[in-house]
Amino acid sequence: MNYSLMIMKPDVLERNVMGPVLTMVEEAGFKVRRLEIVQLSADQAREFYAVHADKPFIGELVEYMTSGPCAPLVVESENAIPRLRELLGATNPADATEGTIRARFGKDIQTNSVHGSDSPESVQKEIPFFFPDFKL
Ligand code: FUP
Repeated sequence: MNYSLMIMKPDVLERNVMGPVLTMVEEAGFKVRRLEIVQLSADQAREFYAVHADKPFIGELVEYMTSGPCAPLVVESENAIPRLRELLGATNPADATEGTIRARFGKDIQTNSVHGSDSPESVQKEIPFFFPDFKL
């Protein structure tokens, strides 16, 4: 799978750091194939994070993801899924390796600035979720 779905979460747009985040993505060798700025509804955020529906943090996660616009993008490279996860860093920015996006921009485990698909199955759901006409 040479594509993955990334999201620049609302804190990135709120702090005007889309540019530096995108620079890190481009400098890591990814091609940006689609990019959109969208305001998610609570229903959309719940659908996107359906696997976490029963988690105690789902309410706060939906609140954060709908707190302002976010920017989903399709990125392309060889081995895009693991390579993007490596660039993003650990889910909790406190555990993220130096030089990763979450280490540089993430605030805490919830406000962690970026999302990246975790498997080919996720990519096949997440790209059409935001870009229904994208040919995988
Ligand atoms: P990731 O795949 O790195 O995005 O991480 P997860 O799928 O485990 O979690 C999805 C999102 O849930 C995270 F980006 C942030 C949020 N989350 C919390 O808010 N609290 C937690 O304890 C764990 C995850």
